[in-house]
Amino acid sequence: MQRVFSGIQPTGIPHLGNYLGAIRNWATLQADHDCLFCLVDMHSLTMPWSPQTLREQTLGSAACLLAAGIDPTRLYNQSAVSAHARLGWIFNCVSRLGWLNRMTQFKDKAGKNRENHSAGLYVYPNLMAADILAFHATRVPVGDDQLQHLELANDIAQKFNHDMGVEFFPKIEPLVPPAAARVMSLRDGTKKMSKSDPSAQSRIVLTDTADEIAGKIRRAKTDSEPLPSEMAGLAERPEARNLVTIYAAVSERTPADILSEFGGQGFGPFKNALAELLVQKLAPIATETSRLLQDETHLLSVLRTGAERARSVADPIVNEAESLVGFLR
Ligand code: AQP
Repeated sequence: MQRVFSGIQPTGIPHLGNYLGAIRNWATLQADHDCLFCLVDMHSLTMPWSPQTLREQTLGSAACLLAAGIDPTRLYNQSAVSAHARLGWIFNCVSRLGWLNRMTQFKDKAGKNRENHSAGLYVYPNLMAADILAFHATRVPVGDDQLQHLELANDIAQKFNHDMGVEFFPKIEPLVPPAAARVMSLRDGTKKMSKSDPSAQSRIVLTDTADEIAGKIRRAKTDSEPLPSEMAGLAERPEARNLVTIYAAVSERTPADILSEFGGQGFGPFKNALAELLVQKLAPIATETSRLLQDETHLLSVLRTGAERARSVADPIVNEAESLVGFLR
């Protein structure tokens, strides 16, 4: 059985992009893969954070994932499993500055004021490589925004194997969902939907109420033209394309099929139908999330059990990696 590793940062409540680009596929994959689902709280320190908010968001994210159908025995938080940090350090020493310099996510997140960002943000992809390879996972379901990081993880694995003279780490294959690999912001169709976007209107989160979902879709940026009947008509219209892609992904239909139904109409009826569809799919997750959040003790015990299982897989692998690099035990 292939081993799958997936992570999500508890930097906020998971949004529709996380759901369509990642979480929904995780729930499907766990039926026939050996899965580990990780709340990557160590990655959350790479941008400014508050300890209290991190605690709340880690619990909130855990509740959302369980509500979205993730198997509780496979869920844990990264900092509870020291293998991530141990292998992450080795990879900091294997990875090359030239490789990290090419990472577009660092450039996007650091913006112009690079000097003021944490070293952690810069080496984030090394820790991400360790997250996966500490388990010898070979399949990683991600949105297409993470493909560059996975290529880097393979470069690190290859260099480690080459330098140590042994085929120790396996090759990683990304699993990118065919639809909605990248959901864009509702306020700007050229930016990806993100937890850290300062505008709450830019994203639908998995705890939004029906009214909040409808309001955000109603206010979503569009243009003044009616929807086209063919896909080619969306080429220069990022906001319209985003809404059609979301509709298609949520309803599990093709964008062309959606345009055959709504092409020629204004955005009013389309947005109403999209809001209704989203409420129907997401409201049960929101209800279950708030139920789970009422029992913090239970959530903590789920994470502890998941961490124990994760340790039992990763510790022997990371012990061997440490021995290969020459650490004494
Ligand atoms: N907009 C998106 N469309 C499709 N997939 C997405 N993912 C994230 N945003 C989108 C996928 O969700 C998984 C978990 O992502 P993450 O939380 O670890 O990191 P991120 O990609 O940095 O997500 P955010 O929302 O933008 O978080 P912040 O703002 O904290 O950086 C990944 O598989 C990712 O591909």
